[in-house]
Amino acid sequence: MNNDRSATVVRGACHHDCPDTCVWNVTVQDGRAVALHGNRDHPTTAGQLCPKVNRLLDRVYHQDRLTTPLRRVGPKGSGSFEPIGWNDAIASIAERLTALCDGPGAESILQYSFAGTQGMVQKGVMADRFFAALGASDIKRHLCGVTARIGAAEVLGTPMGFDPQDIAMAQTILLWGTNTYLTNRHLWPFIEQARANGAVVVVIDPVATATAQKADELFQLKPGSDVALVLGMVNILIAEDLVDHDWIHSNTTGWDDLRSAALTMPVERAGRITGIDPLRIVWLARTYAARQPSAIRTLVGPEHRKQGRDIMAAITMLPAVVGAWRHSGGGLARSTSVYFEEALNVVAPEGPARRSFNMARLGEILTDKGLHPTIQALVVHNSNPAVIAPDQNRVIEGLEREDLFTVTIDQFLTDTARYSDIVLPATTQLEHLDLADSWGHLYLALNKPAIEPVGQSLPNTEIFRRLANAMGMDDPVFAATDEDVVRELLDSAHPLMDGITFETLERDGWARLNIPHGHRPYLRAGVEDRPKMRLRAVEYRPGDEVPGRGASAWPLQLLSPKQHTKFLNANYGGFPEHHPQAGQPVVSLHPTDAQARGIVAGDEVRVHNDRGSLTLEAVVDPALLERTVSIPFGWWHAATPEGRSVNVLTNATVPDDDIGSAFFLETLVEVTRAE
Ligand SMILES: Nc1nc2c(c(=O)[nH]1)N[C@H]1C(S)=C(S)[C@@H](COP(=O)(O)OP(=O)(O)OC[C@H]3O[C@@H](n4cnc5c(=O)[nH]c(N)nc54)[C@H](O)[C@@H]3O)O[C@H]1N2
Ligand SMILES: Nc1nc2c(c(=O)[nH]1)N[C@H]1C(S)=C(S)[C@@H](COP(=O)(O)OP(=O)(O)OC[C@H]3O[C@@H](n4cnc5c(=O)[nH]c(N)nc54)[C@H](O)[C@@H]3O)O[C@H]1N2
Ligand code: SF4
Ligand SMILES: [Mo]
Repeated sequence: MNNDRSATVVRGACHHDCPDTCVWNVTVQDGRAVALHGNRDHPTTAGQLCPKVNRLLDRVYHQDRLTTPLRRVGPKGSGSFEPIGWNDAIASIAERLTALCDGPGAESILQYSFAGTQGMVQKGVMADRFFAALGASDIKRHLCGVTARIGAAEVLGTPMGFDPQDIAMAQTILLWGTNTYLTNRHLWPFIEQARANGAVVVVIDPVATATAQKADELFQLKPGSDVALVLGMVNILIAEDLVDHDWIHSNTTGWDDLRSAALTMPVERAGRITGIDPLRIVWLARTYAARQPSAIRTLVGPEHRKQGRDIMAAITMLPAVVGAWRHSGGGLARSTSVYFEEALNVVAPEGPARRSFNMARLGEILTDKGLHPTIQALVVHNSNPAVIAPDQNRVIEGLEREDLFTVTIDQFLTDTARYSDIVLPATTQLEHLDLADSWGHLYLALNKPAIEPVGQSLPNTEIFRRLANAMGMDDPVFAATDEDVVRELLDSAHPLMDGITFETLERDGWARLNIPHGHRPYLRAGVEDRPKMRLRAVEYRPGDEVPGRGASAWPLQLLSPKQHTKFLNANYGGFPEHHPQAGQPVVSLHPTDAQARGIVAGDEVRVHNDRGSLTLEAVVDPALLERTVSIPFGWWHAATPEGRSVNVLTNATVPDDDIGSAFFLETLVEVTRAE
């Protein structure tokens, strides 16, 4: 019997906020998705998805999937809702937003959204048009990557790195503050390819991560001490004349300033600050300069710090010092977003000038009575701020406000949705059209809907179209279909897009931007159109909340990393089938810190600071440095007795200019045995 007779295969692309943007094949039978596999021909997916997305169909058809709009009937946070119809839901939201526009003004409305889907259409095209037309308060989507980007662009003139796939050509690979094996797993085979050709792989991270365990060398530096390591390396490069004078002369400015800063950082001093044996710093500098092509790979690890920009700038200067950009597979490989920004036709929505807030400050914004006007309505989509935003108690204090009208659009009743007045059911990537760019490689992909929407769920775009219509917005931009939006994005004369059209994407599923393998993006820096690279002095500065400074009552530094293979940010923390074996979040401590507090593995402990407290089971882990503790990110509130997760402890401070990520990692805590 041929079971496949009625089956069709539909190609799509993963929507998650993950650098890999995998391409998949969905098998559909009688209208139901019955199988999902990584596409074998897609150059980075190569037939493999990942442990979380292998189970995506369970998520699509999950019993907890939201299938109708809901209206709150119990206290905020209680999770008591009644189903309502779409017309009723849209009319009540439109009525409330209209009243706010007529009363305190449109800026009393705030949209909150991030990268729940990073598809270019569903991420926010219609929502951005809607809120711009309304004149609502705008959101700076800066939780991830913006600080790293600014740090790199300060040096390079653009945030552009080399194609990460070309790391296969490198001989020295520094994985600098990135947990590749977990967070960017489809890059790993290219690293292994380099290794097979003799490359040495070095991890620079305060934690002996899964990636560190796979690497040749781990430089387990003290958190936030990267600038001292970079300067120590440059100091050796100068002393041993391993500097590429020609490259520096032709392609950079500011070398004298960097040089002077490096001369203040002999390796002994760098060793004291970083906690790394000075002889190993010498080895690292020599290897980096001599075994070229040398590649630095980084994503966002070190950016979530007060000195984040400087750290990212310091790392970005290293390739110029040794002329690594001369070689294919040499230089810095970071987010590839900028290639797609250049290539595609991304049009900013039109509307009046309006105030804008950094999304990390949500707790402060919702509880600030001094704002003019104060925030009276919050519309959340593609995000779960009750879990992902720092200073969680303050966020919850805001979400609990009876006078705040909150709408959440999601696929599940998330911790944020529970505090909402109206909850709207969103489609998943299997149910809507999208165009997928990537921040980890150079392939663009078309995601075709494979099945009809589950229940009454709707794409984000359609929800904002209906809202716009209900509020009398008749601009033709709201009439555009999802396919119109994709075609508009592709409507670009940029040479990177030559030969790539909606039709070719439909036929092939994906396309590589027109960039040759082995591309050297700065080969002619300073000679032709690009400005010279700007080298400058950097100075190691300890963060505000570090031991020995600031609050001595909280002597331990808290890390809150992505750690579980079946989590993707906050997407799966509420699903027991995605939990690690322990079944709950734990706090890991170094043996010395545990012993000093009379804590043994398995004890129930309280992790606390002036922002909040969590009761967790202790794990004693020598992979951490002393005075560093770690709690995994992504768990939902139900996982702890307090009904909170790790961001209850984290620091929501952002740079003074409100641009860039929060200082999540500038967080001090104390751990005590629970009584
Ligand atoms: N302590 C700590 N905090 C962190 C981090 C950390 O490492 N530690 N990491 C930070 C980083 S790097 C990031 S990127 C942020 C992530 O923050 P977010 O982008 O907010 O998190 P996600 O969990 O990826 O996605 C949020 C929601 O989007 C929903 N969603 C998915 N697809 C769709 C869709 O098509 N439509 C709608 N309406 N909803 C959809 C999902 O169901 C999910 O509930 O968190 C930050 N917060
Ligand atoms: N499985 C899985 N994959 C994911 C995600 C997920 O939740 N789960 N999330 C996705 C998202 S949104 C993002 S942004 C990426 C993030 O991808 P990465 O940037 O690779 O991951 P992070 O865990 O944010 O940080 C990387 C490392 O930085 C280290 N670090 C912390 N402070 C410092 C420091 O001061 N110096 C140095 N050198 N290192 C430091 C941390 O210990 C951590 O191991 O991952 C994506 N991929
Ligand atoms: S989450 Fe990342 S690794 Fe997993 S399928 Fe999606 S893009 Fe690929
Ligand atoms: Mo992120």
